[in-house]
Amino acid sequence: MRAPFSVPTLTVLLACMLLRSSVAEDTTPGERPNIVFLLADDQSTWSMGCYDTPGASTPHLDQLAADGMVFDRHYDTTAICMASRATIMTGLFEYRTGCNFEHGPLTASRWQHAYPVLLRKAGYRTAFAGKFGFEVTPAPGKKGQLPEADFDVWGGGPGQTSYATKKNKSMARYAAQYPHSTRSYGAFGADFIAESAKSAAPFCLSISFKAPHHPVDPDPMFDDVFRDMTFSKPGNYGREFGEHLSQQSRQGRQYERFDSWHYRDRYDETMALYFQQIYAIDYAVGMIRTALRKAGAADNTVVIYTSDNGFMNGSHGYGSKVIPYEESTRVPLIVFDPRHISSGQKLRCQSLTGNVDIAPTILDLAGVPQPDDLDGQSLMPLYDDPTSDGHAFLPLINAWGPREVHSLGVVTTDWKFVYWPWAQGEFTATEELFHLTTDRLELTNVRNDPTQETAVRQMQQLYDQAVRHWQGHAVPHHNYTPFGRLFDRGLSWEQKQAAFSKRKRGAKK
Ligand SMILES: [Ca+2]
Repeated sequence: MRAPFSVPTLTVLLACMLLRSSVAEDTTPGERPNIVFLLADDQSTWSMGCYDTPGASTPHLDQLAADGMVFDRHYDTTAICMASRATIMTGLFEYRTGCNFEHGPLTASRWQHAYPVLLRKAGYRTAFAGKFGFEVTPAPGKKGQLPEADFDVWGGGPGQTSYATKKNKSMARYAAQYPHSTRSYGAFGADFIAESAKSAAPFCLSISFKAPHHPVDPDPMFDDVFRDMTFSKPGNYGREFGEHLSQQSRQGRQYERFDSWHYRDRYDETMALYFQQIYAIDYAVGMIRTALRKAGAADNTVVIYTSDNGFMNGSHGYGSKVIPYEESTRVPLIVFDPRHISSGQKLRCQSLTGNVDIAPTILDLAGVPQPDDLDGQSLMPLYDDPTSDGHAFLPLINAWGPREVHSLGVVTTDWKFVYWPWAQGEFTATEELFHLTTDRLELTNVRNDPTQETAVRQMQQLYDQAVRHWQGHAVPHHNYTPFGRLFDRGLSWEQKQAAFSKRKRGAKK
């Protein structure tokens, strides 16, 4: 939620001003940084050396982490591809982009305020490659399309794209040398960087890798990296650590994928393939950083790395994503600004950040004025001082998939509260509360613990505030208004249901 960074003391304020001035001294006055934004698809923090994952191998990303800053409480406010990508590009929560599978594409008016459009208007040379993940429509109800014409160089594709480079039309020129798409994006990035370095204009490169999204199809070049390895399991792995979680959370495909995606019976093999796909991304990140050095652009290029959602990987006995638990919503985030005094100190940030913050950060770095009323805020004050405050709280949204699984949560640095409204038949509306400070694995729901009454009340208040924001700010189209009632704890099940049936009878989707 929008909660301005608080600056507790004058000392901290002065320190930040000094840090900022140190940035200015290191760069040519008026010179704007280049920006490289790299996005994985379905990558959990349980996949990287810099997030302490036993057996994973991510040397280039670990180096990026050591060079820059790692964010340890970074959340995707919707943990599914399409919605998260629209949020990342606009800095708005899902109910304000109006964009998700089953709801609809992003409207052109919103897209005009997305960071790639604003940076290009400000003189940046822009490129996109990979899975774009959503379309742009002139108006609700009209057909959408990919905004290819809004980039100087385009290597993007529709839908899920393909792991076979030759099947990705805009990337086909790389197919002979890089038959697997993950490395082809590294090559695309390297070419764009080399070309852009000849230009006086700064550049903004955005790459959205398909990996490690299903279907599992890793690059055979890395078949030996994790072959026959065995991996430690996280402390909340397996069904026995999911029995305390809501009945609603077990109704979606996440539940059966514990079996069908082989977390139960072939854990090591499954994780080896997952890590292999991420290893290929890591390799591509290495290609891109090498290209920055070769082009002489490394000292003035900010690199940001994150994922559109996490992945359960067997935690609590689930596979896949969407649900509001840590492995699905909390994701990797690395920011590296080579011009900054905080770089190279292996700093980590424990403040609360979200995917809504990516666009405001990029706009801030580029010196581009921000659109009014964004839900996110620049991460750069945290890069100045990682101990300063981030968001007071963020929503965790699921308005997709089976209705039983629709949920809204709020997370702070210390707590997570989740509301599951579905109350049909044998179900009753359910609340969950986790003390993340002491229980990052979410092994205990303390919602009904009498010693936690204060925390319950405080988190309910934040939750209700998030619902009011939804009710006051949701786009009028694409069926987001009824969810403002569905998530309202104060309404009966019948009142919630009426919001949906009313739309079904009269309003356009
Ligand atoms: Ca995804």
